[in-house]
Amino acid sequence: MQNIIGIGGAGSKLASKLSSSSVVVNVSEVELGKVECGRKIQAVLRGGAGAYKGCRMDPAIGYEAYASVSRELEGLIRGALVISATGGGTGNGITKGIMEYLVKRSERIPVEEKTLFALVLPYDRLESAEFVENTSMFLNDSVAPAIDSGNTGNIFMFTNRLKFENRIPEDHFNEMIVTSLKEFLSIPRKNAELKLVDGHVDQEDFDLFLSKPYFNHFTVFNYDPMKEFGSQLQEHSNTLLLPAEQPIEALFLMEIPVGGDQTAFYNLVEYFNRQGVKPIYSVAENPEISQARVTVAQLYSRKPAELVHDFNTVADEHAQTKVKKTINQFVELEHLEVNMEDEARKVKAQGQDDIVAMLKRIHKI
Ligand SMILES: Nc1nc2c(ncn2[C@@H]2O[C@H](COP(=O)(O)OP(=O)(O)OP(=O)(O)O)[C@@H](O)[C@H]2O)c(=O)[nH]1
Ligand SMILES: [Mg+2]
Repeated sequence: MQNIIGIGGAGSKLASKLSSSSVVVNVSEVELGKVECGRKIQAVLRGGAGAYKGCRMDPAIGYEAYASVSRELEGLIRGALVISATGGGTGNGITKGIMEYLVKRSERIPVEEKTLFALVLPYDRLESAEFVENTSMFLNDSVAPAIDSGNTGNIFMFTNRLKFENRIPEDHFNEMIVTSLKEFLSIPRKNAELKLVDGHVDQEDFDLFLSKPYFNHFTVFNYDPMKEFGSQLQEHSNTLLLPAEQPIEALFLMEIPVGGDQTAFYNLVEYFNRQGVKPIYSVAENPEISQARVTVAQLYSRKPAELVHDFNTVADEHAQTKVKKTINQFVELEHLEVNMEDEARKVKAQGQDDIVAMLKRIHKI
């Protein structure tokens, strides 16, 4: 991978953790000043540099700022990994500009020039309505056409769900995302360094896999050859990413202890074959481990409608909660005193017929 490009607040923090030579892009001079990286690019708006401290969660402002950096970014994104959050204004708006540029490219983009994306999605249950609405729009208007165009590489869909559910400090959570990405991206290096005992995934195979325009769900876990692989894969799904759908393609690296069972990988090949997928794989001896370990990546595609469904539902709920809050603020409901004895007397006075009719209606008699 040639460049790591972080856009907006979250994107910049993650990119600089992933590589000290990363490029970070932001409208906010203050946020640019806080990160250590290889290069900083400030996107500006019509008002000029310094006029905006950020995009105030408004993707339209980020999108406008894209114009000021489009030339530079269009060169840098070739063969790069772009990292941004979808909830705010800067990451969302500038990444939208990049994706539109890719969709418009009519020539076939070579494998080594494909752009990968790592997107950080808000946790819909607890994050603000603006973040969720911006994300929903972004998935619909930018991600879906980008995937359809076939002009992107893999897209990693990270989610802040675990961060909020487990109350993980932000910096620690970012470390978790970066560690897991590094582990996945180290597959070709491990192939070059470790003793291969079966299969072969070299840098070219890996790059080809990354260049495909699908969502990538990868995970790493200790593999028990005595247990069914499918249930282990499910149990050890990467909770930092959205769950995988039915795979279209798969890749795995199985690391085994020195002298360990070299044939356990056939279980994985058979599992994926049952899913209609022929995986590419390699098996390598790792002298530092005492139990088999697998790094598995599945590529899947999702219809745009399915992808945004959750977000739209939640966005609606957010809107309703907002309305309720407004009503509560301005309308005071009278407290009603209900005397149950009086109510019961009223029902009795209405007579038996009503009760029979009601029971009939609900098919009790
Ligand atoms: N995992 C993670 N999420 C973050 C971090 N910072 C912000 N977020 C999330 O990212 C979304 C907001 O995106 P930001 O990157 O802060 O926004 P931005 O792209 O800089 O846009 P503006 O601030 O509106 O200009 C929300 O869902 C936040 O919860 C971070 O360091 N780590
Ligand atoms: Mg910001």
